[in-house]
Amino acid sequence: MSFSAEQRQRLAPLWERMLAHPFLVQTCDGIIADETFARWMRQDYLFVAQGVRFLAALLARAPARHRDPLAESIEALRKELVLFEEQAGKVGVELAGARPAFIAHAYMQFLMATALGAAYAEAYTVLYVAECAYHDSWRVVRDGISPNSKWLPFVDNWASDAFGQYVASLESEVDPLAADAGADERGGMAELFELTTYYEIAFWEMAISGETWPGVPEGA
Ligand code: MP5
Repeated sequence: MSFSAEQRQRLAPLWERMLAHPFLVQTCDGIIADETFARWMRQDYLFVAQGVRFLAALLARAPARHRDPLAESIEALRKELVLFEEQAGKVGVELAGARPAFIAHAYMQFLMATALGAAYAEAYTVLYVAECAYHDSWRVVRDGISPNSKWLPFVDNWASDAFGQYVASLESEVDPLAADAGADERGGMAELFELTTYYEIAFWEMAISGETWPGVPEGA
């Protein structure tokens, strides 16, 4: 069994938990509060901006065959930032000046720590899992959302077939990386697969709960 299939099987209950998160269910059902969705927008805008730096750090260490694909991923993220800006303008959400909440901050630090400090195959695993998580999560939303939802441009961005192909291309690289890795590194990849999934769940949870920093009420 491939590494990715093995991890998906091992972590199936956790992955299902992510896909059943109230943020996704409420968005799908059209009952998510505007402020909750806006909170996710502001935090994810910061996350995607950090994603550019994460990919750049990964690119600097990438084998030659990964350089063009990673450069294209950076370009895609830059377009995604424009999507956030355009949609925020349409729905009256202010993105400028947003500060990272605790979970977003931790996840962004985790991205950079793995890109700069972990083995390349481990950092690539984080990229694969984060992209795969978003594709699967937003596909769940797409399967039931009203075509009139104002959040549709976000749903379509990650649920699209084109994004699915991107995730498949990452998968087709992460599996050979795992096959070539020694036991320790492969263990590290499995651990980071799990940790990234936890971060994904925590990110949805942050948007729903509204928690900014533990022990500090918003605005304090
Ligand atoms: C992604 C994201 C997908 N935007 N936010 C989180 C919390 N996880 C994953 O990454 P990308 O780079 O926007 O496709």
